[in-house]
Amino acid sequence: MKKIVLSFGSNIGNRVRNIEKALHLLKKFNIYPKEISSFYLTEPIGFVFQPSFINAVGIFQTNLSPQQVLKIIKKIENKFYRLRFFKNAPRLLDIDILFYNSEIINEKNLKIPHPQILKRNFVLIPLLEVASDLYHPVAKKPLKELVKDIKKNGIKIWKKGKLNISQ
Ligand code: PH2
Ligand code: MG
Ligand code: MG
Repeated sequence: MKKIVLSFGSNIGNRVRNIEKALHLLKKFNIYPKEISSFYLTEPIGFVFQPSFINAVGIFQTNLSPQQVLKIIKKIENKFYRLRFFKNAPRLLDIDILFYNSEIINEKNLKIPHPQILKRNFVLIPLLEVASDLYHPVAKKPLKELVKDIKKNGIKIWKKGKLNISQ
């Protein structure tokens, strides 16, 4: 089994429920949740005139390849009728692949580790909850070291609690 890290964001509808539904669907497609961070309420970054997000990060296990994982994520996002009128537009559900083991993948449609991780505190803060010992294979540094001075503005816990999922 490979260890993968996924991030979740939703800012329309029942945002917590959207993410919980996605976790359930991932499991059905053989991407098994192991540990899920607290859910955070975060101010929108980029296009700011849109509702606040709920963001979370989870650790999963799977035997699927990175491209297979991507395909399933797209399928799940489409189930939520993700409407992309423009870049960073509001969405029912956004799932990003942050890490796939410690592999570096540089394909046209898929970059792993996700290139924006270190710029986004709405990803880093939940990530630290579930993967504090993670080593970043591109930056070649432990995550903890990379995020020492991370700013916590615009982020607060919405639903506290790291969720441990045992089979
Ligand atoms: N996702 C974006 C753009 N801006 N802002 C927050 N707070 N959370 C997100 O998940 C997010 C965002 C594009 O994927
Ligand atoms: Mg995405
Ligand atoms: Mg995203």
